[in-house]
Amino acid sequence: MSSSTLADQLIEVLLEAGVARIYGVVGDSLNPLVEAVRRAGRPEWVHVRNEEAGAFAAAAEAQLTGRLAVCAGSCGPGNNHLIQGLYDAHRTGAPVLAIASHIPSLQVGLDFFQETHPERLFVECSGYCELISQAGQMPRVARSAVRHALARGDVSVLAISGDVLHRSPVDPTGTTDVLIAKAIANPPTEQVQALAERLNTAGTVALFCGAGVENAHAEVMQLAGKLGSPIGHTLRGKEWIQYDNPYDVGMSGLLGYGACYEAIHEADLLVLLGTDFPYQDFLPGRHTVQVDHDATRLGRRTPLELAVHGDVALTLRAVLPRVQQKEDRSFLDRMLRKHADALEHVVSAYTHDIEHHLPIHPEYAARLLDAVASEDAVFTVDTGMNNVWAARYITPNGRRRVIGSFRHGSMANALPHAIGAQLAYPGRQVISMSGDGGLGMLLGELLTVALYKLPVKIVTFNNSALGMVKLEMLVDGLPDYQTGNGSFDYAAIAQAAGIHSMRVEQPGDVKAALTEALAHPGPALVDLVTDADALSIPPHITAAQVKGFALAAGKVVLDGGVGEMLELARANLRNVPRPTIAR
Ligand SMILES: Cc1ncc(C[n+]2csc(CCOP(=O)(O)OP(=O)(O)O)c2C)c(N)n1
Ligand SMILES: [Mg+2]
Repeated sequence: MSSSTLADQLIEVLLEAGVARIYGVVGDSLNPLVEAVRRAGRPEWVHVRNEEAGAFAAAAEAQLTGRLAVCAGSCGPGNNHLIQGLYDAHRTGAPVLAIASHIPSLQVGLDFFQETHPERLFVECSGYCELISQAGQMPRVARSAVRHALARGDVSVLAISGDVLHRSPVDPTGTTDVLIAKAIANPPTEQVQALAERLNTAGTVALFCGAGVENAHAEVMQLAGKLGSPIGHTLRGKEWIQYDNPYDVGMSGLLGYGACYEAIHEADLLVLLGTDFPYQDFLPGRHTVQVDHDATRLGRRTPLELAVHGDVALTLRAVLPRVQQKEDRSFLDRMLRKHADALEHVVSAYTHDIEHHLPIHPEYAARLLDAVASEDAVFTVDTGMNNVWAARYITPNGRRRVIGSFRHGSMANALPHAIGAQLAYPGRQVISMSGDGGLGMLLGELLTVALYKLPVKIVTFNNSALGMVKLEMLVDGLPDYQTGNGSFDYAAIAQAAGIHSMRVEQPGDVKAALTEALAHPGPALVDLVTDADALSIPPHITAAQVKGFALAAGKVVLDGGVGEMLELARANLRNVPRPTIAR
């Protein structure tokens, strides 16, 4: 291929790196790149409605496939929209390249129309952020951006003015081998030995797993079997470790459930495996060892007795032959009983006898969604209460994927994540678990789904509220304020865009509606009218938080909101775990 512009060269570099599509909105400074895509006939240009959604879609594609995904924004405002999704990709470790086109190069520094400084703007949400201002920088700087994104699992940003994209190349594009497989961190032998000794001398051991246990399921099970260890997990670790796991004691954190908290606090030794779990209040702060492939994470959340730098699977494979079998399973059995008991009284309480509960109980709906979804579905989960419903009800099996903005915590991620997931896996069932607040925030992306006839299934948990914030205010002792979203019929909105849609108000209709939507060959939306007072109380609320709960109740009652608070109390009675208050 002979490249007549730097834009052509950039496209050639992207094609060489296996890039299948670019998510973006065309315009002004970006047009030379768009023209290069048109001439080459690839990669596919995906016309999103908001560049933020383009960056989220690229983030989902990259984290699901492990391959480079690309988004683009035109100068100034088009660039700015990318930021949220790029933060999400950056913090998730997704290899994403953003092409940020820039104002005319001769105008930089003169407060020109749409002027920003992309090479400064994107520094915080990327690992590589460079300006191409000379034809001779190509193709090397473009390749460097690709390499940084793939090698570090991070965002790269290339800022380039439209007039520079239009220039003639001075160097040929050529070809080069593109990084496909990365080396895996092998732990030093001394650390493996020290870990084995620590495991052997400890009385009881608990394992706490994060996303770094991907590819280490068998090794973690073997270790737990030898040590008689309960296994807890984080939100991101759940999809890799909770299935086929006879040692499972649930999840810790604000959205947690089960006996994970007890297990990791009561064990003589806590082993953190591939987790950067950020909430130190949920960790014991003592008797802890940590294994992570990224040495910068070791000890940053909690003091360590031993820091092991290594990939989790490789480290466990090395340590397992040196670990002695522990015969006493009583700690494990006690924790498993506690876990079952907690589930019985917390999670199950919601899903029994609520077929008639109005408005629809979200946990009931989430359980049905779990039951009817396919075995290899990709769930994308909005930030908000959907995180809780997905964490508690979507059953992992090693083939399903559950992704969300779990590290960055941005709203409105689920639908654009679903767009990226569906384009990456056209034949797979992709389900967006959307909040009504989240869907409303990037509502325009319904049009992207409709335009491309993407068979994404959107399930809206429509509680007409910023439900998660309602809960926060309650726990903080604040009266509920400005959390109402208004009641809107998202099925009617989607229907108007040509999306097969259903609005469901009766709990008895949920299963049939979900089943029908999932079977529909094209895009479909199910708008579930759910209970805004179905709040989730974490299994370890502090005494102060309970006081806050009472205080909020008092304030709302005094403000005349008795009815609402009564409903809230009734809904929560079924959810307050029995061994409730952490001292
Ligand atoms: C972009 C952004 N704005 C605000 C927040 C704070 N926030 C977190 S969850 C949430 C409410 C989400 O509401 P909705 O999508 O309706 O979900 P629900 O919790 O009601 O299920 C808000 C406002 C955020 N995380 N991200
Ligand atoms: Mg809501």
